[in-house]
Amino acid sequence: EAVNPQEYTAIKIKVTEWPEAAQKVLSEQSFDLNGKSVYLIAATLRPETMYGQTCCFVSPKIEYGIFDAGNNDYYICTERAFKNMSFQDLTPVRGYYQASAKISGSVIIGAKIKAPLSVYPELRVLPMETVLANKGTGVVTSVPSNSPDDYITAIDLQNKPEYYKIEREWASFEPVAIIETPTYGTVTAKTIIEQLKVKSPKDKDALAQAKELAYKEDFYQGVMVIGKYKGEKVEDAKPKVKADLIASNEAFVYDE
Ligand code: A2H
Repeated sequence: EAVNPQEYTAIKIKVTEWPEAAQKVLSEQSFDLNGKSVYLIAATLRPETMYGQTCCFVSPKIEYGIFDAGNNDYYICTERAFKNMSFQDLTPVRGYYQASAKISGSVIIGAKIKAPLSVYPELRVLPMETVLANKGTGVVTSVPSNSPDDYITAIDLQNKPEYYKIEREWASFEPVAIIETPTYGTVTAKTIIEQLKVKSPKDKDALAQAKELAYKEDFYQGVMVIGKYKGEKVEDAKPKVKADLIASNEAFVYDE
């Protein structure tokens, strides 16, 4: 665990259509989807990039919970994350974190989702093997234009859809231009991945370097080229986009 607290923006990504396998698993646990809004909760450090979401990643190896968040809202995340939320007054009952149902990431893959601010109205849940169970919520929203991890994972999914048991089209949404920087143009992550010749999501050292370069350039040199804060510096736009998402009940602050 990190010594310094990390503040995340938790993005509420609504599940709009469940795969048959998931429906079966939920009905076996007598979890009735009727009248409920179920959200994948993705922890991000880059709320200003949410216009460019192209899918939501879960780990096929993680067991997630579906937790009652009050007002007929249910959250999909790790138990660890919901427990933390319950002590941050983000849930109905402080310290209560019993799941209403449990579901493996592997059966959520292929679900249709609606991600706030994304230029794409309908996206899919896809697998990412490098998602860590002990960080954030265990759910990662994909922004391939600005996240080197997300970009290289999307390429891998497009190259091996059979292996991942997905449809290639689910992983084929184009990166969206969100931020322009002097060094990398409008698709920071793609440019850096190509310059550093990163070939695989398992290329740990090169990816760590790519992440560092992308984060610094976007934050200190970037200008928004999309959305309500188009033309503003990323430094200025970031807290504003975050505040807007929170005000519209599409996100909340989650600390760990
Ligand atoms: B970021 P930190 Cl555009 N396992 O969001 C692996 N990665 C995780 C995770 C987990 N359990 N939980 C969150 N993350 C990712 C956007 C983004 C992110 C962009 C660019 C860089 C970037 C879209 N994905 O992160 O270790 C999430 O991806 C660069 C590190 O707490 C989250 O922000 O510093 C970030 O890692 C949190 O990483």
